[in-house]
Amino acid sequence: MPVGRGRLRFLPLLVCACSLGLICMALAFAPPSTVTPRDLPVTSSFEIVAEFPHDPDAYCQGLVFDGGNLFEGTGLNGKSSLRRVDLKTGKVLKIVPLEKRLFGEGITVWKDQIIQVTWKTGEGFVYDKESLRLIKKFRYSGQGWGLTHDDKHLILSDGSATLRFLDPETFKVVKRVDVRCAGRMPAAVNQLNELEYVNGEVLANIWYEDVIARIDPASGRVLGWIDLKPLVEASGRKDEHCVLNGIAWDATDERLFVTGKNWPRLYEIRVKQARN
Ligand SMILES: [Ca+2]
Repeated sequence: MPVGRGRLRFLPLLVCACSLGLICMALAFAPPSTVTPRDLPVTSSFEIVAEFPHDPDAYCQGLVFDGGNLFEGTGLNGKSSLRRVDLKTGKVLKIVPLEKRLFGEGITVWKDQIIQVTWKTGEGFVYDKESLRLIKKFRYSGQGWGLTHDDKHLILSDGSATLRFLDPETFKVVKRVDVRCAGRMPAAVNQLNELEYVNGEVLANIWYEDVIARIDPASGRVLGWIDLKPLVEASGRKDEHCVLNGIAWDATDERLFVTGKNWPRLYEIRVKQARN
């Protein structure tokens, strides 16, 4: 082996080491990332447009409005179900109970099907949207909390700050998005619960919070908060454990519905102009 070549074979490693050192130094002395006012979430208030009865025995974990029908997924072992509900009267038109060992969670309408997930059992169900007949079961990893979809994927929350995007045919995870709120200390937004995809944004309940987060599904950035504290206070809920949960969007008439776990009422609300 020629002498020169023996020395030169370490040159690429030396260059890499020097480059890495320079990058580390640059990072160490770089100014902290700045957050522009545009990045900061805005806060919106709301007004009540209409008020409807809601079954106070329904521990709402999933809410969807589709084709003039309100669908609700309820939780708790022994009380979990999928329901079709008459919006105006709150009357349960059809109910499919889950086995007692299952704790029902989010639901979403995908084409002519309704998909429902469960909390810790990793079992999901696909129903026919019209008859609520069970078509098939599927499995997924981790917990299931809220469920919605964009035009390509199911979007699943699990109580963490991460939204998982699932292939609606195979239920495999195709991507993950971490939800963060910009500010002086950008923070992960944990406890993401019931979801609803509305005009390119994911609206999310946050467990034990009286706000709905407006999330950019591409970046995970919280665009804003909808402050529903006055609604929570006026809801007639039994206690503080009956948290705000349940968001449904009527895409035809552009109506937004919200309710809570065991709330006696369900509301159509209009979100007002956001403010900083
Ligand atoms: Ca929903």
